[in-house]
Amino acid sequence: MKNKKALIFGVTGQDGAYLSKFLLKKKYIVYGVKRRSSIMNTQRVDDIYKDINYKSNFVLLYGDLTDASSILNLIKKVNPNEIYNLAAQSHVKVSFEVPEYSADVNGLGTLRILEAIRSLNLEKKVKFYQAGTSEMFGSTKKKFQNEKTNFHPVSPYGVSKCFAHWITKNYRDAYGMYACNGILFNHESPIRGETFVTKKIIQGLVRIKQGSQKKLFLGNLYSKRDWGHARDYVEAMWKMLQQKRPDDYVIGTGKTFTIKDFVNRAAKKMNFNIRWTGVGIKEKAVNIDNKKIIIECKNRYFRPLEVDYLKGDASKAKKILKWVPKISIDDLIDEMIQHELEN
Ligand code: NAP
Ligand code: G4F
Repeated sequence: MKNKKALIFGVTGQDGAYLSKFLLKKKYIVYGVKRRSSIMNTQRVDDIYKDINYKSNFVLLYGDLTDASSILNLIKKVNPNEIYNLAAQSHVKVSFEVPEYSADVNGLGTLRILEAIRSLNLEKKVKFYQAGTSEMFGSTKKKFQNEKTNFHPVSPYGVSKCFAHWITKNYRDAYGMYACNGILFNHESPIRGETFVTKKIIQGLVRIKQGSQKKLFLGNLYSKRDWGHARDYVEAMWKMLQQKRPDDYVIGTGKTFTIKDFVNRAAKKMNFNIRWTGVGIKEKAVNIDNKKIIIECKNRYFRPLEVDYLKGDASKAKKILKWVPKISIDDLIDEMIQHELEN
């Protein structure tokens, strides 16, 4: 049987790297789309090239979601069985600073891929995965969020992802495309971007422990997130594209923690003895052993609007995809600390 071909937009990101390895193990030929940058942006997938089992089945091509012709040419050239759209301006806080760009890449970028599939008459041949997000639930008051929960996005990022979600559903319904929306809750890993809060916390605490950083500056300590591991979540993406019918699925762990909980768990694992004092922007953590302040809050890390509470109900994925998260928050933190110490 011929190897299946997957085209991944956003291959150089956290999920792109995990998904590439997952698909290569399943004997896919993986075509990854990277965008031009002035310094190398392929660090997360460089090890694939070095692995002799994978390198001949892993191809990197230039493209950009803001450039419709590049998308069309890539799809025409590769003629993939599956397309995964993981590319995005994925930082919520940054989306308030570059709203138009975020909308262009995340919203219109998705439409450009769908339109390219349609113009090439591949709508009955190619399967499409769209990387949706729990950020679309925004200010929801529901205790658990699932596929039936209404979207109330509260950031340009969340709004742009709602457009991508609905346009994907629209192309599925209007043109009979096999197109799925994954609605994924936060998922992390050792290769998470350094400005996302879990990576920032682990990296900061390890550096403080080693003496190369004095303090860690954070924003809102009281928002709650449902954190899983990227390795588990890319499997769910693939499973969505292996079903008889295309559909939308929530992927999460069903557990939620505050940012402060995450800090406390990580600090304990690193043998920090900390005490919190103060309230609001004045809240800080003191290292009891040497009386030094190691964590403070800064206004610049707060958002104009916040998603206060996220907790995913993935029972549909459990039932239909037979997907369950395997990696706990404690194992995730352990792996992130270990990676930080080794690097
Ligand atoms: P990430 O690490 O920020 O990766 C984003 C990828 O998109 C990178 O490869 C980036 O390229 C690429 N990209 C950005 N702008 C592009 C453009 N104009 N054209 C082509 N590629 C572009 O994000 P992630 O955490 O892997 O997340 C993957 C996807 O899932 C994203 O769409 C994100 O919004 C969504 N999502 C993530 C989570 C999560 O918790 N991680 C949860 C729900 C949904 P560079 O490497 O060059 O920057
Ligand atoms: O780690 P974060 O930046 O992730 P956020 O905003 O939840 O978005 C991530 O998850 C989404 C899924 O729901 C994805 F769609 C999205 O692409 C991205 O991967 O922030 C988590 C929480 C927020 O409430 C934020 O206000 O942590 C709070 N926080 C507190 N201090 C901080 C900081 N966030 C960041 N990035 N940096 C801080 O210093």
